[in-house]
Amino acid sequence: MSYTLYSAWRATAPYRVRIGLALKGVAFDYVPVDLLAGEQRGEAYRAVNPQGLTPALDIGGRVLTQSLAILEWLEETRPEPPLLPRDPLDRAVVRSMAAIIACDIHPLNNTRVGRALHRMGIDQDGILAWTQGWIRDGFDALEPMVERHGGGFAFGVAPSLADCLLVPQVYSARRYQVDLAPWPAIRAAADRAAELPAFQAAHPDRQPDAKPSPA
Ligand SMILES: N[C@@H](CCC(=O)N[C@@H](CS)C(=O)NCC(=O)O)C(=O)O
Repeated sequence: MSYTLYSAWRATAPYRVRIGLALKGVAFDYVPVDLLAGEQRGEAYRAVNPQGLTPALDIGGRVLTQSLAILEWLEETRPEPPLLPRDPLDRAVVRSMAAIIACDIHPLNNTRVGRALHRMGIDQDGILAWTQGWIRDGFDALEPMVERHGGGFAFGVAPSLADCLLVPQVYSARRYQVDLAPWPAIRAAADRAAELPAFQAAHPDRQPDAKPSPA
């Protein structure tokens, strides 16, 4: 079966899925979606994902959307290497770490939210402060969890679902000039994971639609 990932190089939700696919050793074709040009809202892409958001993963004609759902599907269909620990309580902790990023940071900082703020008259500095504020708020919650449960990675001694989300979110934090000094455990875990080949293959700069300098 062939897989096609609709992705955008710097966008964190597709980045999460690229990491998961790479960790599970799943090859895929890459279809870039130009978010700055608004391609995600066009008819052609909405025929793939009516929500008009990336990622979407075509698995032999069926399309999966929502990065967490895709990562959970990957985990259920390819249990090795595991993205979730065996113990149900530990699994809940990993999912909770992932949810802080996926539910409580990222949706507030999405491109369409930035556009909405802009339409309401908020200038670029205001939008940047908004973005940074929600990253800081989420990282404040995540840091003690990584401190407590991390063992080199966000949870334990191997990459998990939490790292699939953390590494892109740290990438985004750096992109938006958030100084990571207040969260040493987060920074160390993300930097450690980023060294692994699967994480490197998924890095924005390695994608076919990567631009040489920030747009
Ligand atoms: N909850 C969704 C979020 C998807 C999402 O917001 N994707 C962003 C890129 S990170 C996007 O396509 N944004 C386009 C836009 O806001 O217009 C997921 O986890 O897949």
